[in-house]
Amino acid sequence: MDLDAVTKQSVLHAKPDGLILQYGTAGFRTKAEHLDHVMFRMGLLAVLRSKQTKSTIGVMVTASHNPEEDNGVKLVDPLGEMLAASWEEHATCLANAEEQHLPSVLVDISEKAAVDLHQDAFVVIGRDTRPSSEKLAQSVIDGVTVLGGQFHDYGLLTTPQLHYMVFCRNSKGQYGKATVEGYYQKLSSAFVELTKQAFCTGDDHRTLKVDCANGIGALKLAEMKHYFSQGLSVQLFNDGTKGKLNHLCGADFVKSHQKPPQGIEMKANESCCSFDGDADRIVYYYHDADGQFHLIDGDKIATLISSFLKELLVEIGDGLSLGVVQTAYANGSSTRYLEEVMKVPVYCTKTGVKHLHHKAQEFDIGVYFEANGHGTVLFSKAAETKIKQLAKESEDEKRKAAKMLENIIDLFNQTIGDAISDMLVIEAILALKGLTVQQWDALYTDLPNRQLKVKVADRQVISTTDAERQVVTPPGLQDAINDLVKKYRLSRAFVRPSGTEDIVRVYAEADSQENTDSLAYEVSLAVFQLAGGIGERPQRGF
Ligand code: 16G
Ligand code: MG
Repeated sequence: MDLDAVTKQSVLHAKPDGLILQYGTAGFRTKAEHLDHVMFRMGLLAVLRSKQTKSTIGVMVTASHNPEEDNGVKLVDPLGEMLAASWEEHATCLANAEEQHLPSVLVDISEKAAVDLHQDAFVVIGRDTRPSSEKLAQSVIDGVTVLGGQFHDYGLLTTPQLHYMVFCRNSKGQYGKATVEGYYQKLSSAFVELTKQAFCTGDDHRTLKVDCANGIGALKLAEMKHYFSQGLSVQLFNDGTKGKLNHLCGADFVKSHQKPPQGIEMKANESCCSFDGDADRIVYYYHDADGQFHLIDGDKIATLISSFLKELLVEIGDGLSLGVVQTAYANGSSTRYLEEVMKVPVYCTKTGVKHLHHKAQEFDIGVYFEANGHGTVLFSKAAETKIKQLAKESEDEKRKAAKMLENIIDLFNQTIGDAISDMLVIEAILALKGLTVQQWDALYTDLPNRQLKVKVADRQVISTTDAERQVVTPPGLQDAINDLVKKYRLSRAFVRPSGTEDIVRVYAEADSQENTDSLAYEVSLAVFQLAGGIGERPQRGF
């Protein structure tokens, strides 16, 4: 390591004094103007991680659904997964080191992680459409090059596309070709193959309106839609030509406000969906004939997908295990439906993709979705091998099911939730099952639910257990929540410190919206009183 060169370059990417940031669930995320030094240093760190793993590492510059003024950065590990937890700590140390300590922190990380500094390093970089992203990506490149790393800058990519590139490169092309074209071809041909059966039986051509949050999803979907246009035509809205990124649109807006985005024309019963700013989340929705808005969130997406997979698994009859992974935010009705009607085992993990992802890896086929629309399906190597074998060998009906599963394996981005890939899977299943979006929605009825935020002096005073469903500290808070929940029917509530904002999140559900809102308010008040609330007290009515 040429530490003198690092010191010299680092001056050009100086850290503002006293600024402390943390590598959280979504990497580093804050106002773009505070991130130049973080980007440079994540370039350095990616080189070390690449040397240590002897693999290509990814760096994605994005702040997902955050406002346009924000930005962020995440590292992508060799199999296209989120960065390992021990390296999140290294990332935090490196980002927060004062200028004069930077060389010693680099040496320290290299020693702790037993990095072989003689190894070559290769880093791939992607970025979203934020005005600040291009310059910040250049700072990453500066960090990579000063440590002698090689790199490929993919320029504009969705987050899942960058994860895909990393996995393709490290699997030596077995997972797919590490180009945007390769991504389009892999997914589109799996979609076309999977839906052949539905469309040759004369099903109408499918159309879908997509709100792209004025983000990167619009550019990529516009390029990709020609590849699958025989089966599905997508009409893009909020494509970034006019509106601001994530402003009054996008999956996060639709899910949290439970209303349609601006900038999309919805007719009664038309199927619509929204991506978030970096296209790793998707939610569906429609207006019924009475003008009422219906949201189809990640829970219902998981239900549609897992019921389809279960049918295929019964058909091939090979005893492959199927599990669904959710978080505490999953609507109680979805969990009940999955367990009691579909008889699928359901597991709950902490919020954050990496937790769901790891749990899903325990099954032959693991379906994971957060209610916010982030999710995918993972197939174990053994399941994939078995399915491919059956697709070649077995008798007719079995073979048909195995072939469909084979296409589904290719269609799901196995590295991370991917709005484009999920959209194609959903459209394929709806076409094959002949389901309308209303019929899908009618699988079960969501319990009314409400999310609120409470400001406290230090949100870390709240610690949780049982996948964030129970509070451990401060003392008394869980008892208070239990007493409040008892007042209502079909009720549930939990609180947790946010990993991305300086607030405490409150979730409540109950038998009616009115009761839900009361419960959410009362729990917020308990948090305010017992966990050091600051500013205005929570108010009844929102
Ligand atoms: C991040 C997570 C997302 C989670 C959200 C929770 C990743 C890639 N993203 O966006 O999964 O739902 O944080 O935010 O892990 P919160 O902690 O502020 O509620
Ligand atoms: Mg996102």
